[in-house]
Order: sequence, then structure tokens, then C-alpha cells
Amino acid sequence: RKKSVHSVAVIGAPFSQGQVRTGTRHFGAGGNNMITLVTPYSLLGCHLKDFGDLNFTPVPKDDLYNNLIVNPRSVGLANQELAEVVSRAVAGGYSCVTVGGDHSLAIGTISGHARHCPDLGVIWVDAHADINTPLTTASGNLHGQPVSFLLRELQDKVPQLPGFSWIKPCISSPSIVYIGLRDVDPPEHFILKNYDIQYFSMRDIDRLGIQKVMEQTFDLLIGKRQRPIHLSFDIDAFDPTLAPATGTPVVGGLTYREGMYITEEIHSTGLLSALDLVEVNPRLAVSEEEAKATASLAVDVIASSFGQTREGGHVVYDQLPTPS
Ligand code: Z70
Ligand code: MN
Ligand code: MN
Ligand code: MN
Repeated sequence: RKKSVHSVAVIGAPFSQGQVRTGTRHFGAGGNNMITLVTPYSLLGCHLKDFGDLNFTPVPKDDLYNNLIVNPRSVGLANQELAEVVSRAVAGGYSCVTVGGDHSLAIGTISGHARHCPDLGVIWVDAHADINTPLTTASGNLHGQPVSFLLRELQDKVPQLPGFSWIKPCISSPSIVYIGLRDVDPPEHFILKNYDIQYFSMRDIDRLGIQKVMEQTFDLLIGKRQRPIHLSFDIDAFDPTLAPATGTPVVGGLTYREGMYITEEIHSTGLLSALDLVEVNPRLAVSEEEAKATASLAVDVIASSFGQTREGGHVVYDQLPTPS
């Protein structure tokens, strides 16, 4: 049996200006988190390269757009910088893990990934659809809108935001599948239905079971042809009992086993090319244990996506000791 060795780039994207709470930035690469992140997949035979935490260029005077949209220039520029790093890592042969940060950073990771892999398919695991346009958002937060900037079909509905002119919409609506939805705004639901975007809500998971959901996800995305997968994983997809340290917990989320099944199946395709792990916010935990539980869950998502299995690993163990 051939050993599989992946080169994995880990990028810390301590960016939280896509939402209004602070603290999302504090779960990134570097510091203590990196130690807990590295341990599990150094065991899996992955070559890890730590890209460190990115230092995003601050934008001092970042006024609201339309009296509503928060930090457009900061979000635009940070994502431009992130896209550059992701695209270089992917071009260099790495699978790319971006540790957030809020979900607006998917604008940069998917744009950067698509520069090298224009044919990529996206699996978006989230309680939310994050597909509001700047004209439908009620909150003004850009972490609720990233998908709207990326979908080609939506561009005639999306105004040009300051800081966003570099973005070229890079995915078509059949190239994204959502899993875990349970808090979708009315305009978002309209978009999902009207643009024929595929999704498996928590209700669909209840009805079909997670195994069929993953089967159908792969039929939709890689049934006709193999293509690189971009997994954009919002920790709030999990039930808040498991992932309390996040900005917008929504009851009725994924179990630990459903989450691990999703990532194990994605690993098994051999097509995972980039992963975002976002919206972990230790400051929103009411206790140290809650913060640790959420961070450790995030590490499990990453490790499982890159080959850690519940049945045990064998990558570094290829020979039994013989009695002498
Ligand atoms: C809402 C909005 C959102 C995450 C909240 C919420 C979006 N639909 N996304 N938390 N991760 O503000 O547009
Ligand atoms: Mn999200
Ligand atoms: Mn979410
Ligand atoms: Mn592997």
C-alpha cells in the first residue's frame, strides 16, 4: 500500500471585520493554537508548511457603504491579500488550510484557489447560506454575503463595493453545494431557489441521513468529472452544544458524528484542495472549557479532512514488531 503524503499549507487569517463582534481573529495559526493544530496531522504523513498569520493592511477610514455595509474597504483589501497567498500556495502544490477569521475570508480563499483551479467545486458547510447581496443584507455584515460576490449568475444584482473591484466572480451556481443550513434569510432563500443552487438543510439531513447527503453532494459536484474541492467550513454548522464559541449559534445543528462523516468522506475523494475553517471565536465562550471544546472541534474538522479517521490511522505504522 502506497503511503499518501500531502503537502498542506496552513494560513492564519486573523480577520474579523466581516462581522461586528471582535474576537474571531483569535483562533488562527501561530501561538498556542498552532501546537494543537500541528500535532494531529503530523501523525498522518502530511508535510505541513506554516505560512503564519497574515498581517492584513489596515484601512484607516473605512466608512459604511450605503449607510449599512460595514468595513467594505478593509474586507476587500484583506481578501485581495489572502487570495494572493492562497493562489501561490495552491500553485506551489500545497493543499491550503485557512484558519479564520470570519467567513468573509472565503471571498479571498475561493478567488485565490480558483485562479489556479478554475474548475473547482465548493462544499459550504454552515448554518447560514452567506449569500445575501449588499442590497438584501439586513445586518450589513459581509460575512453574511461572501457567496454573492463569487457566483457568476448573481453579478447583475451585486453593486460594486469600494475595495472589491479586484474580484472576478469565479464559480457558477451548479458548482456549490451547501450542507447544514437552518438559518436562511428570505432573500437568501429566494436566491437559492431562483438560481437553482443545491443545498442540504438540517431537515434534508434528518430525512436522508448524512450518508445519502454526502453521496448526493458528490454526485452533484464530481459525478460527471473529477475536480478540485474547496471545503468552506463554518464551525456554526455544528450544534451550539458542541461549538458554543461562535458569533451566531443556531440550535439544531450537526452532531459530532455527522461532522466527522462529512470530512472523512471528503478526504476519501482525494480531491480536497483547500479548506477554510471559520467563525471560531473563543471570546464568545462563557467558560474556558467552552472555548477549548470549540477549538478542539475545529482541529478535528481539519485533521479529519486531511486523513485522520475514527477507525485509526496506519500511515506511519507499516510493520509489526517481530519477537527476536
Ligand atoms: C445573516 C446575515 C451569518 C455567520 C451569521 C447571518 C449570516 N444571514 N453568517 N453568522 N457565520 O447577517 O446576513
Ligand atoms: Mn458562514
Ligand atoms: Mn454561519
Ligand atoms: Mn490521504
